[in-house]
Amino acid sequence: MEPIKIVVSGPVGAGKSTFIRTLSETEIVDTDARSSEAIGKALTTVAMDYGTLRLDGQLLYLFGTPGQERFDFMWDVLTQGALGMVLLVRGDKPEGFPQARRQLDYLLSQQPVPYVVGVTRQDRPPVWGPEEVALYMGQPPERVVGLNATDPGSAVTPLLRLLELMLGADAPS
Ligand SMILES: Nc1nc2c(ncn2[C@@H]2O[C@H](COP(=O)(O)OP(=O)(O)O)[C@@H](O)[C@H]2O)c(=O)[nH]1
Ligand SMILES: [Mg+2]
Repeated sequence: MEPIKIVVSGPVGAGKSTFIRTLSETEIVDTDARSSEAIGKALTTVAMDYGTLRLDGQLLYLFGTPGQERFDFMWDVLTQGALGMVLLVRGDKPEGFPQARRQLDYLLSQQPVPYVVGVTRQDRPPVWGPEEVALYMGQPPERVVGLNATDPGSAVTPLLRLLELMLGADAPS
């Protein structure tokens, strides 16, 4: 089976770098640098994150996008050839949902592929659950999954759902 390239996107702080670091079975490549904007954390991804894992015998390449909008030009590069997408949002930060929705719409307009929305920080209540985020973002419930990006067993769930949607017999994209 050919490796499958998956793009991991979402606003700053959603958990993209953590998600890839938690799941990757090979040494990750990250491009975190000291942030120049006040975005509430010291390090931020400037170009991409990269990691790989094998799931049900299928090799996956994960490419994380930078969150800050001034690095948007990287999105088109990173989405080239992607067959699926995981959009992460911070479940305890609903003010980030509209931006996440815009990113999702933009990325799907460039690259219409199967996708899953992952709602991070499910281990840190109070937090929005996947059903609530699905309603808020106007997504079908099966496309939205809750996770703790720091826990391997939990972080894998959006990828399992994505593979189901991608490889399922009549999976809609
Ligand atoms: N407890 C918990 N912390 C998380 C989760 N996802 C991300 N974080 C933390 O949130 C911070 C920002 O995550 P990061 O991966 O850098 O976000 P990025 O900007 O999307 O790459 C880090 O300190 C992570 O450890 C989660 O699901 N649970
Ligand atoms: Mg990052």
